[in-house]
Amino acid sequence: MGNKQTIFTDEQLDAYQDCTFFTRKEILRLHGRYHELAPHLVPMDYTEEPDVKLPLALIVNMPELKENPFRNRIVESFSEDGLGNLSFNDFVDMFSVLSEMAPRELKAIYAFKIYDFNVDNYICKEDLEKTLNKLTREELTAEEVNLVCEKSIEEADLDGDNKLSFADFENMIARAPDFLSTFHIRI
Ligand SMILES: [Ca+2]
Ligand SMILES: [Ca+2]
Repeated sequence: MGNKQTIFTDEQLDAYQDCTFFTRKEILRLHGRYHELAPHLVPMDYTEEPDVKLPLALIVNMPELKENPFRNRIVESFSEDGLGNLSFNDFVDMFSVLSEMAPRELKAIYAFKIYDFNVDNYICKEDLEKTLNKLTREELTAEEVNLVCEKSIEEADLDGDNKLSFADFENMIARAPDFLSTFHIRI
């Protein structure tokens, strides 16, 4: 037992435990997953905080994300460099928010960000149409999508400006929890 390789210091593991919904053991397991994505790039020793990032293409191919219609946008929104590359910290943050332990309000913040395709801090009808098409894997007709979007906005739009602010969005997901279902991922 005693000569096990050191991956993180005790302080690092404590910090991860404080800032995420993972235990120390889970952090070590996540490091293993991150390492196996690119063994030649990711060192086993993280005590010196190596400056390593893995590209989006590697991350979105993980079995946990591969089938998720929002995989690219999820990874991009946790990428600190904004290019879709994830450091180990970004990687941990992402799976922490996606974990079943993360509170609904936290998931809602990221869901709003991910569904706001044109990044104007509102979810307008076009954003919602794209979202719905992805959520339903293009199984609805354009007309059906149009109808559902109009109805969802109408019901959730508290201030009547015909687009969803974050407060409106929270109102919408309270009625239609399916909008958060793609943000539960067990790793
Ligand atoms: Ca928008
Ligand atoms: Ca509104």
